[in-house]
Amino acid sequence: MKPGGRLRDPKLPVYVGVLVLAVLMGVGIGRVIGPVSTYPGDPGQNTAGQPSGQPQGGGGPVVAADGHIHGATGSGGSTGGAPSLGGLEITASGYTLAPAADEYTVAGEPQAVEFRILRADGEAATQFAVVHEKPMHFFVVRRDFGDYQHLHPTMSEDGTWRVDADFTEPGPYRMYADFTAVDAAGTQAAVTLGADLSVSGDYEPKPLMDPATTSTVDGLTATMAGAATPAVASPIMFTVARDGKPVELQPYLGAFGHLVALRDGDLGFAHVHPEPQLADGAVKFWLTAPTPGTYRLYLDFQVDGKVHTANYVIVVA
Ligand SMILES: [Cu+2]
Repeated sequence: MKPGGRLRDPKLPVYVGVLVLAVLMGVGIGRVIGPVSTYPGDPGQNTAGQPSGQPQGGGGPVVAADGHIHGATGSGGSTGGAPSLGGLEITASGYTLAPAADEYTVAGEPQAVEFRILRADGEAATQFAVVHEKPMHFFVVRRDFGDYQHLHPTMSEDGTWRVDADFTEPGPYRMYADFTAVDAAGTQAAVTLGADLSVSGDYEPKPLMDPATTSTVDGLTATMAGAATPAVASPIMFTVARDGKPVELQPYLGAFGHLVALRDGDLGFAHVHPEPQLADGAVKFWLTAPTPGTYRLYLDFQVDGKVHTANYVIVVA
């Protein structure tokens, strides 16, 4: 399965008026729900997506059963309070993102990106929980949102993660490692770490596209609906149609959709998963924005065995 798509020059912007990225309060923020397996050594991983909460094949991992969010580095307690976004720090919760390189060139072909996740003692972490069928979710985003890649690296025994990224345009980028590490005592820490990288060459930043409620990709139109207020758990739904007719969403990596929200200005990151079941054919997320502002949304979804990425801009006010 090809990982969630990459985007350039999005054609159709999206708007949601008072929509606010909200987090479902008290639901699994920064935690993994249910039993998980560690990686490597887990034979249960495969690319056959199943809805969240369904056991994976071969007695493998069971993924989070509820919609939940990655990237919130704040407390996952039930005390309320909007969480902060993740990915703004290179070190958090005792783990450090250590990229092998932070400068790349436009090479005309995919290039290996390597990194390690260091523990507090400086050694590379090697035990990770499988969350949504992958032990590591990795993203590279150009700072003007002109490029977005959602990738799934593989780890060698020494804890080095490696994945091919295709840098076709120069500019400043942000990388995100979204993972749940497991320490020697078995304690899990869900963390999103971020670091800068650059692709050398002449950079022409693109203006942020206008807000809108639809995004068309590969002939599929993904329509967003929802409204929210700050710091309130608020539903956001997506439906997908081709030529005006609804199409059936398929599970991809254990969920009917994967939503990444990035705050314009600092690229604060949240990775949100939906409710396990579709609601009248729509995939339903619960979101919170910690602050007003403009957010870029990327929705990975699967139709007819192929993964597509819709993208939106919302203004949270
Ligand atoms: Cu992923």
